[in-house]
Amino acid sequence: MANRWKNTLKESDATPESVYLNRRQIMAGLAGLGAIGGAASVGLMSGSKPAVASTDPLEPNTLEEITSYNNFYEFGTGKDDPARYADQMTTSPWTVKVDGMVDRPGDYTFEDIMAKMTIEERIYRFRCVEAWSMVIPWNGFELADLLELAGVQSSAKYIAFETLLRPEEMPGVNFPVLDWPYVEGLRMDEAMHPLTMMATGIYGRDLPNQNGAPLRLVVPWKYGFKSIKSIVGITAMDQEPPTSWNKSQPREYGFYSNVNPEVNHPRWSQASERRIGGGLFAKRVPTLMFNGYEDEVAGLYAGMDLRAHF
Ligand SMILES: Nc1nc2c(c(=O)[nH]1)N[C@H]1C(S)=C(S)[C@@H](COP(=O)(O)O)O[C@H]1N2
Ligand SMILES: [Mo]
Repeated sequence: MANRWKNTLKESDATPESVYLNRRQIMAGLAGLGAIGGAASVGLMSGSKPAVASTDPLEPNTLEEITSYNNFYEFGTGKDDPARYADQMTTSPWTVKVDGMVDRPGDYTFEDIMAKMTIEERIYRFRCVEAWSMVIPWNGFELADLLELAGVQSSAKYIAFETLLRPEEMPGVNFPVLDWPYVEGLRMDEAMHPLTMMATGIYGRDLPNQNGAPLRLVVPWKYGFKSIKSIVGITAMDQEPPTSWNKSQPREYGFYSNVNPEVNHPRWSQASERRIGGGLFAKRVPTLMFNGYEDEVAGLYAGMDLRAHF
């Protein structure tokens, strides 16, 4: 099922940032702008509309920006804490415990997973609930492929995720900012959606620790906190799993957390966002419904009141 949506574009091992950007510029120049940049890089199905509007050429942020301005509260709440402290996290060996409503539960090593998955390159918008954003060139695979590998059962309705909790390597978890470990969840149709990926790299390099090494979720139409980092547990279940920010502030953070410029956070507007980068020239841009992926995902929420299910 997931195979129908497979991207044709593949990234070989390591692509230096400059080469990568040049190639994108060449592609855009040859083929006439955003449409092709979008079709090739966002990697959506042929025959469907690219996810990128031509007014938004999705110029990726630099590796420096993506790896120096982070949220990873296990290492502290400052934006530069993850870059400073996440190197303390041991990411090898790494196993992901897959359990619950699956035919093949078990401890999957990172190497097992990588050997079975097809790594693709996807350039996605990334929108934090705090109203900043970036554009990130991820490498990774579709979550649906991993769930199929584990034999997810048709009666399962949700997927729960859990981050590593290792206090001796994570200075931030000594503070009760959240109820550790960090946990997140998706409804099954969200988890199986072809845009939903497990990222294992950025710019063709291994995922940096501060971005959630060795593998993290990326759900581009939802606020960034749904994209849980450094995953060690995946559970298929028939009930909606608890999620960290919802447990902490239920009035402010719902289970769905779809990017929606019309539903404000109780303490700030979600109508626009500050695009990180450009220093003094950092710009404020309008926030797009479902973060610009409305054509692909709005159908998942047909008939749902998005204010009630925020
Ligand atoms: N385990 C864990 N995952 C997490 C977070 C966190 O604090 N801990 N922060 C979330 C938030 S709020 C955002 S915006 C993104 C940030 O991802 P980035 O640093 O790769 O941009 O990670 C999300 N995943
Ligand atoms: Mo965030």
